[in-house]
Amino acid sequence: MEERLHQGRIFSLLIILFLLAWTGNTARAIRQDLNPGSAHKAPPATPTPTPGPENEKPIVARVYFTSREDMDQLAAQLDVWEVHPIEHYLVAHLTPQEYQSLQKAGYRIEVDLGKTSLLSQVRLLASTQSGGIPGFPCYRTVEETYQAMESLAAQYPNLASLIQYGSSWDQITPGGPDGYPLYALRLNHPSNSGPKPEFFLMAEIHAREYTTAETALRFAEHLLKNYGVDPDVTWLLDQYQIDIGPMTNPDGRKYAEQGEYWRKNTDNTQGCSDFPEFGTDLNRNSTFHWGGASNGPCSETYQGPSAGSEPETQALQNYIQGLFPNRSRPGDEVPVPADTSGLMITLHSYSQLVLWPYGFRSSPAPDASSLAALGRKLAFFNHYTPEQAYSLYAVSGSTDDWAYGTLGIAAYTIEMGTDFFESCSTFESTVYPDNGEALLYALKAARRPYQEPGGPDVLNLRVLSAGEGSGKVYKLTAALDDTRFSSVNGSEPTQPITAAEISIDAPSWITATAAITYPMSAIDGSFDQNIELVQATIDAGSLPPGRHLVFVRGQDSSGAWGLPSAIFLDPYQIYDPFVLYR
Ligand code: 0X9
Ligand code: ZN
Repeated sequence: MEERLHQGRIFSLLIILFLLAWTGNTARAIRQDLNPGSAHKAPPATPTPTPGPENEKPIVARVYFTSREDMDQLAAQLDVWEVHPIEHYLVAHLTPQEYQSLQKAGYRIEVDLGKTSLLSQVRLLASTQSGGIPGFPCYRTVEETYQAMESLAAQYPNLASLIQYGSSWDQITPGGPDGYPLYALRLNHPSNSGPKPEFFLMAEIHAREYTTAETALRFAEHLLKNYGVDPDVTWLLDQYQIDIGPMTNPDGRKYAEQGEYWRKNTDNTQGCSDFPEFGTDLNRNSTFHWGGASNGPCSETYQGPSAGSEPETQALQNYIQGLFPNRSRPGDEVPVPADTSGLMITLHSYSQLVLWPYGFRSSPAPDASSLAALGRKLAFFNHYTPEQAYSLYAVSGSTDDWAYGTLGIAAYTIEMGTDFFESCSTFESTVYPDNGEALLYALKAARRPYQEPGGPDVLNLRVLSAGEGSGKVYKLTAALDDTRFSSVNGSEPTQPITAAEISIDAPSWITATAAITYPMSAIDGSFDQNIELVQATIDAGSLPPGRHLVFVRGQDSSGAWGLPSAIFLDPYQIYDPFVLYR
């Protein structure tokens, strides 16, 4: 009898292990599934035990939809984690009530046992862990992030300052947790006082998206550590203003750090006070086309009682409004002027996507083709799928739609990685490096995000010593490459390179310092290819003493000048722009 029980237990264990392995595989298939035309097939239908009405705990499950409209309606109400359009299901976190009403409505639902088991996993601080989220030492907590931001401002007083742009819901609401100030770091060298292109990077508006805040903070650290070391980082900090808000929803993040899959803020006065279901989804609460998401205050996509009702939304919108030139247009169909400056990115997770507005409707934004060009460029770096936000599912009241729709800002969402609580090993090996390089490109693109990403990238810069002239003579070579776009979901036209030029000590558009440009020549004798090697000889005899930066940029046959890259004019320098680790 005991023997049979024992065998029975081993058998059940084997089934559970099999199911866990199977659900693990589905996570890796997300990216393929999101790519229309992908040959990926669903794993063979495996019968999964379905909880009965007695189930009282939340689950994560596949919910099969019948049409795009059906999918949009589900996404407006449910906590959707993944969308698999080809296989017609989404993966959602369901409360017992949601599960029951979907079942009643006739939906096919398959429980994801692996993901469901993670919901209640208790995570402890490893004895070796001295900081970070329990079980995830690579992700700094709210307090550690704020501490790091303060230290950066103290360590780099000429380059960084800490800005409080608002207060969290808990901070302004009596009773309950203390809440937090809302902080951003501003990076900006005072050397050039003219109006500067703005780059705004924000993260963690959804509390549980661990990778996002750490990425934003590390990006700030990377820039500060490399001022004067990395040529591009140096001039970008001189010429641009960079604002970074790594924790835009700190109250919610505190719950997420305790292992809750917390998404919203912690406002519990809108008709839902049940833990862990209260709160307003801050990515449904912005004031542009607000009102298409859930009005159930316990729903994970609760849009709030009114547009911009939440203090985090108000503070963020006011802050962003103060950073960028206002390019408001009547209605939703008027494009912004092509030379509009400024770029913002809101980091989310997960699903490996680069998204651009609009998300609230299917028809493309008036600037869709330029938004797509930069989106495909960013996707070249992080290897994600580029698409209009609506392609994922319809979303109203999102930050990026508001920023683009109201102010004309080129605004992107990057859905990072493959999990909310991404393992530290995946974060370190892939998620951070891939996205860090995309962010370096995005930062550079902030001056003319609607124009310059179409032009060629400047890569592989080399300075050689070419002997003595009136002073030192240097030979500079580089590769101009017009082809670096993701061609998933369409493609970006590429053209032959037609010209290249250098300027010394300032990018060519800085007329205040009278940047003089000099033409470069094609090494093979003619400008006629989409990837062209170029060169110039520089006699440093005429330059003032000291260290010099040389800027290179190229033009393609569409007339587009691309983004410049710079290199220090010292002998035997080698520089590969957009590489995060050197
Ligand atoms: O649903 C969301 O808010 C985003 N996905 S997440 O898993 N991070 O919650 C997607 C938003 C897509 N739409 C826009 N960016 N407009
Ligand atoms: Zn999110």
